[in-house]
Amino acid sequence: MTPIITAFAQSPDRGAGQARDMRVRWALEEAGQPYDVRLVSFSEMKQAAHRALQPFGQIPTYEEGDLALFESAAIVLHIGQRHAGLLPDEANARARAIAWMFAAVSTVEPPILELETAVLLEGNETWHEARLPLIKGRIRNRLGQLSDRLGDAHWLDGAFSAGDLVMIGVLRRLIRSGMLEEYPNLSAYVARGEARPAFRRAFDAQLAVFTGKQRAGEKR
Ligand code: GTB
Repeated sequence: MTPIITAFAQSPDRGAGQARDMRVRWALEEAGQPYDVRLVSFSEMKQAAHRALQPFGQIPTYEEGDLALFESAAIVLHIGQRHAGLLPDEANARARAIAWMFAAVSTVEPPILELETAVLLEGNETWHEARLPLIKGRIRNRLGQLSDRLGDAHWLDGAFSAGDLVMIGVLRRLIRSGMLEEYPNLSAYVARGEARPAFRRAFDAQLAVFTGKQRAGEKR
């Protein structure tokens, strides 16, 4: 059964591939799995039908037969467990790849989200300018640690895995900030992920929504 994911009908990033459906699309492409996309507006996301799938009224969601899932990293994990191409077969290596997925969303992403919130929503607050260096310091702390661990390696733990996919998805949220360039090995790591054919296919598919090649109400 072909899974159906949801994505923004009008992504605020104008097709830059920053919204979290990108991670799910990329995972499905790495696994060689076809998928359909249901585009949802901001108001549809908050309605009961969508909230039955995603309690917080957000994208992405994933429906496959009787299974409905939310949380992008959980969806990527599910795809990795179902299909070859995202998680190592060897049990310990698989456990480490999953640990990197958790590290991406629970250790590296939170300060990056803080920065986005500060820039997008808190610009008029009296404390805004004073807060930015604090948040950027927290991000640099994590980037420095990640950069140390990655070193000269191509991927975080041997071969490319879902751990890299989610981590690169998180790091890409910093593209507009210019902070990634401070860590040449992390910039190169993100570029390596973006050069993967599966990434390109996923990116082009989400960009097609912005350029009007896929419209709301139309499946891919
Ligand atoms: N933890 C959840 C997951 O990983 O699935 C978080 C899901 C989430 O934050 N979804 C966002 C959403 O639906 C879209 S991805 N927001 C609408 C809402 O909450 O009302 C976050 C996002 C949005 C926009 C940009 N952008 O424009 O650059 C980047 C990322």
